[in-house]
Amino acid sequence: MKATIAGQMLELIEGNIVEQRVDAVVNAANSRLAGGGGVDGAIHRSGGPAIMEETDRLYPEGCPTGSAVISGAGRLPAKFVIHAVGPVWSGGKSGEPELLAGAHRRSLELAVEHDCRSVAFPAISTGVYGYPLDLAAGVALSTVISFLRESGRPELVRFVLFGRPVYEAFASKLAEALQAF
Ligand code: AR6
Repeated sequence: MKATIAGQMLELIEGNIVEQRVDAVVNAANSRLAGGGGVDGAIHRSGGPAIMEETDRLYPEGCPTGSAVISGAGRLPAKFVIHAVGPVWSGGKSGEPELLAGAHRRSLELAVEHDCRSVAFPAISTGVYGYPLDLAAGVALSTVISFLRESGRPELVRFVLFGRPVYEAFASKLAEALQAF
């Protein structure tokens, strides 16, 4: 599914983030930048040890929840990995939507600061961190749409969704968001 937002492309695909030929791929990291399973495991396995060597050196304190930091992409086809830290879901009253929005917004700011024309996001927080899929899709898409409208960059934001149910949740939220505008 594709949509044009303020002249830029917003795309949803079902697929694997490590295969994306984009300027930056976003990782669903933890605040210690310690690696783990899911997207994080896949990115470090495919990209090789250079990525963690760099994050250990540049960000020894890690990254706060709701924000993001950037590194090179090792052997991945991308130029950069943006390590975004989404919140752990704990019922929705602990600032989860603001933190999830912040992780997306900071990722996009870093992409633009590094002249990235294309960025691929996974469904941050919807795996191990347990954020309900429909709610996370709504926050992720509305944050990206607002950013594209405000800054007119990057040229392409692609959500790479792992499995049909995740894709369907994002597709129905995007259809709703487009109707609302
Ligand atoms: N490409 C795209 N999406 C994927 C891939 C992949 N290769 N693999 C999994 N997903 P998760 P979180 C989907 O758990 O919830 C890690 O241990 C997955 O199906 O990767 O933010 C970190 O170190 C789900 O829809 O991230 C943190 O400790 C989505 O990506 C913690 O997990 C996010 O699932 C972060 O948890």
